[in-house]
Amino acid sequence: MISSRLISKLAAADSVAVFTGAGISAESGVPTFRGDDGIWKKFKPAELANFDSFMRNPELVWEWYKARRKVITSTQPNPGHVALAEMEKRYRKFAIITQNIDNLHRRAGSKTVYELHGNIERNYCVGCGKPYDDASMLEQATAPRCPSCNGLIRPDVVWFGELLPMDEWNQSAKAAARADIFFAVGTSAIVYPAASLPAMAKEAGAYVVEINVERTDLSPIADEVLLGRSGEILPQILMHCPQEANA
Ligand code: BJW
Ligand code: ZN
Repeated sequence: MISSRLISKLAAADSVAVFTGAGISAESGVPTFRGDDGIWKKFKPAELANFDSFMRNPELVWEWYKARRKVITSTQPNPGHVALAEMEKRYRKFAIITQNIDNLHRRAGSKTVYELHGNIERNYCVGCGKPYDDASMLEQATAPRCPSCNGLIRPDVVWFGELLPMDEWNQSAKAAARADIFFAVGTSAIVYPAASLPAMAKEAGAYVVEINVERTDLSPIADEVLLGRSGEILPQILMHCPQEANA
C-alpha cells in the first residue's frame, strides 16, 4: 500500500509538513463542509461563514457555531490525529498546518500546529477585540454581547473575505517551503489562500503526497495520491517513519 518511493522518502526526510482539512476529523464524527454529510448541504457557506451574515443575523450564526462547538467538544481525536502527533517526534522539523477549527490536533498531542482558519474554542468582541472564552457565556442561546462595549461576540474563526492570521500564514508558508515531504490530508483544496500551500511546497522541491477518499483539484500536482481514509492510512505511514529524528 505504501510505495517503496515513499518509504525511502520517509526514511531520509529531515523536514515534514502536514496540511489538513475537514476530512481528517471526519472519522471523529465531525462533519466535513462539502461532502455527502457536509454541513453545507443544509447551509450555503456564503450564507453563514461571513461577517455580513453574522451582523445581519447574529442569532442564526451564533446558533450554528454553538451546535458545532457542542459536536466538536464531544468528539475525540482519531487514529489519524494520533499518528501525526507521534510522527512529530520522529522528525527534526515537523509542522501541522490545519484549516480545521476543531482543536483535535492539539488534543491528540501535536505541538506545532498552525491554525489557518482560527479555533472554535476562542471568541472575541467585534467592537473592542477583547477575547472571550468563558464557557458559561458561550452556552447562551442568543449571541452574547461584550460587557465592556456591548459589541457582539463572534467565534475566532476566519470567514470568507477575511484575512488569515498573518503569523500562522507566514509560519505555514515557511514550513511548506522547507518540507522534504508535504502531506495534504482530507482537504478538497478549493479554499484559498490555504489551498496554494501544496503547490508552494512542490515548487520548493517537496515530495507532495495527497491522502483523501477521493481525487481533488490537488491530485494532478501530487507526486502520490493515496486513496482511502486518513485514520487508516496515516498509522500505516507512521510504521515507515524513523524511530527517532535523524541527527
Ligand atoms: C476524507 C475523509 C477521510 C472525507 N479521510 N479524506 C474566487 C476565486 C478564488 C478565490 C476566491 C474567490 N472568491 C472568493 C475567494 C477567496 C476565498 C476562497 O478561496 N473562496 C473559494 C471557495 C472560491 N477565500 C477567502 O475568502 C479567504 N480569505 C481571503 O482570501 O482573504 C483575502 C481577501 C480579503 C478580502 C476580500 C477577498 C479576499 C478566507 C477563507 C476562509 C475559509 N473559512 C472556512 C470557514 C472557517 C470557519 C468554520 O469552520 O466555520 O474554512 S470555509 C471552510 O472551507 C473552512 C475550511 O477550513 C475550508 C476548507 O475546507 P476543507 O477542510 O477542505 O473541507 P471540505 O469539506 O471542502 O473537504 C473535505 C475533504 O475531506 C474532501 O476532499 C473529502 O473527500 C475528504 N475526506 N472524509 C480522508 N476519512
Ligand atoms: Zn467589546
